[in-house]
Amino acid sequence: MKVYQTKEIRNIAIVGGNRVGKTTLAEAMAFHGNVISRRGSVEDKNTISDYRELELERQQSIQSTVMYAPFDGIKINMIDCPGFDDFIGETISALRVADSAMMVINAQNGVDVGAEIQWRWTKKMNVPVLFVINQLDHEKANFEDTIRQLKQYFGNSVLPLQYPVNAGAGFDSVIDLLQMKLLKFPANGGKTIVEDIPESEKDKAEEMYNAIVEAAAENDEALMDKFFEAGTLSEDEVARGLKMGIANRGTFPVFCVAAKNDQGVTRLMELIKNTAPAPDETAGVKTLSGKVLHCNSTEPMMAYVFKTAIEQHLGEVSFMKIYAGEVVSAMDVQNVNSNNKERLSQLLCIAGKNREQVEKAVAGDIVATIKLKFTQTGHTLAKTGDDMIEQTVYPEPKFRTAVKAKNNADDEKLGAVLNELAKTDKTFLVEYSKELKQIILSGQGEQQMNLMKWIIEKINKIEIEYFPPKIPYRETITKSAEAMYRHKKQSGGAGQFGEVHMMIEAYYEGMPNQTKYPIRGTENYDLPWGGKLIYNNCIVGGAIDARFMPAILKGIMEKMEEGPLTGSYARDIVVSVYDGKMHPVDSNELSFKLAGRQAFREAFKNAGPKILEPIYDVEVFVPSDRMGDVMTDLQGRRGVVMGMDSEGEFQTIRAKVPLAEMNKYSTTLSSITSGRASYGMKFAEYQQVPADVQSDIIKKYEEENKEEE
Ligand SMILES: Nc1nc2c(ncn2[C@@H]2O[C@H](COP(=O)(O)OP(=O)(O)OP(=O)(O)O)[C@@H](O)[C@H]2O)c(=O)[nH]1
Ligand SMILES: [Mg+2]
Repeated sequence: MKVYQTKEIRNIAIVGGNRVGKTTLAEAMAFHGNVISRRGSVEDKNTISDYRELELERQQSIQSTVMYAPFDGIKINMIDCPGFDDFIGETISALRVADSAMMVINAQNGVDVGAEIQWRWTKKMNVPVLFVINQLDHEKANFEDTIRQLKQYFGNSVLPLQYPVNAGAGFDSVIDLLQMKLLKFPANGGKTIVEDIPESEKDKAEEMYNAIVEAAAENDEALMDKFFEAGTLSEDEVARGLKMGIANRGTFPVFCVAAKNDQGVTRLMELIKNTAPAPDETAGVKTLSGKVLHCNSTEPMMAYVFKTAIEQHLGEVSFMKIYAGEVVSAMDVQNVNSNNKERLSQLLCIAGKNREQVEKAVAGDIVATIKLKFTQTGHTLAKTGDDMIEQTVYPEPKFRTAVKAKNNADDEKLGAVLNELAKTDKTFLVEYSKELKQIILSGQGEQQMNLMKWIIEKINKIEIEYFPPKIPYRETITKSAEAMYRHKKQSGGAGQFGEVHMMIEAYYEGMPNQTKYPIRGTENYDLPWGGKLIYNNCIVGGAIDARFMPAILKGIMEKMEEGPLTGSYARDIVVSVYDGKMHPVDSNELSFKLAGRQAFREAFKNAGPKILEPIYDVEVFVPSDRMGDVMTDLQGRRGVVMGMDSEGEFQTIRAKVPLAEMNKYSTTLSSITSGRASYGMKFAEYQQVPADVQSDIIKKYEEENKEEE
């Protein structure tokens, strides 16, 4: 393969909702790039993009596939992303290195929730967007309505550069506004026929062309002046203005295809060549030192690893985008994040299951390498220096499950496998919770967890089981109480003696630092599990030596780590030790620790103890017509709706919902909205649980503990 220069590269993330035809379109583009000699289909399970066993089984993309298609002197690098919301992490990784996103819209359904969600990511990550309206051959295809929706959702900068004249069954022709010609696309790969625009379409085409000229002029002052003077722009000027507008998200062009029949695909590739930004024409990427890299091939080499995958026969493959300089095979580089040397033993251009070895690639290009030892997704590889490229930020997890190996003997192996998987999917988090004594997996949804299960069972051969994770409850008190405890033991040898009197009160933020007893010393602790412990020394007349105070605190902490109600962490408590007794010989630290622990336990029980539960801020993004159902469901989950915003035909509902009620929310939400909604959640605070819920939790805890005894 020739070495493509920066200007000859287009990096495109193919995004969009579920089953709109992304993989089918990528297949057709790869075919025209001669990467494959025959076009496969999703139904026939022979596309180069959906080749993983599970993808074949489900006829759905699950991971992103990096591909390329040489075309008319340029190399189009494509990343075919899964449409399903659970795999949004793959899309985000792709958007991070794409110089534009090609958002595929199904002409039959218009803008779907997937498009909406992904649009928001393109906006957040400042990635230009090209819209491709696909499935124009579908009998229910409606181009006008799709354009209306695109404008409604994404604004008036949506700009058709083509429109179909016979959308629906038998579709084969578009008016191409940049060429001002009618293009006829014979189904299944026939050569495009170029004709004059028929009389009946002339006015419409003229009007739409003028809109393009105006949009082109708007993106550049010089062009604007020229436009005002002359009333129009030359073809080159239109192209230049358009390209600028697209690169800075001022214009969002719309193209037309029917990917399954290979109609309009080569023209689309031409338009990508002519209008999509090259790697050095976008805003660039920031490094930690504040430098912005614009894909300059003469600077010292720097590359960003955006994806790590385990591929058959290759093992771990690292995909990187070169942001500066060039890479050659067998080059030694530095992994700046892990501070290790790595050798790029082989460079590969990968198109799904097709792989081609290359000797060299320059800034802007995407290549893969294998057998890196210390490199993970998000790392920077550089020739020199210690500057690194900013890491991609992924969304907060919104789905959690506990996991265990069916066979205890596999526990250790499972831990290692989970950690490896977490390296390949940055939205998949693995944590062993000491508190809950469970391995907790969290991520974007149930489908993602099913994928992990599939990999672990089929590839790693470990049978596993998912089960509902415990809720990290907290315990606290609601009123003050006092207690004393005398620890005394005299069974031969040295005795033990310690007596502690304490008062405990509920802590709240901004409370005055005083109690019934004069405070002689105070310690303020931020507990590792959240909340506070204030420890006051109110001892008068040396009733307890200062040297025993830390031991008493230790006893209190031990009990706080295993709250008296349900064994959960206790928090937000002020403890004032105000009296006690010592024995001249038998008092020691252990005695005071035990006395402190028991006194605290007693006091806690009498201080109106309450269970606190984690509350999450939940944001549901839902079409307006399904809002009522979603609200009712949230209320059934003890949720409190905090507000709503509307965006186009979607509403964002903001609510506070207890984590305990969010189990399998994604599945319910999907079923009550027919998959048209999405949501996110983030820990907000701890709140007291209602009395009936509290007694249920305590009862359950006591039953479980009885079983264990
Ligand atoms: N009629 C028609 N069907 C199409 C067209 N493009 C794709 N399809 C069909 O739509 C379905 C989904 O196609 P895919 O290419 O898998 O869609 P996708 O967007 O990659 O799907 P996910 O990655 O799973 O989100 C398949 O059955 C395709 O054959 C088209 O232009 N016309
Ligand atoms: Mg797909």
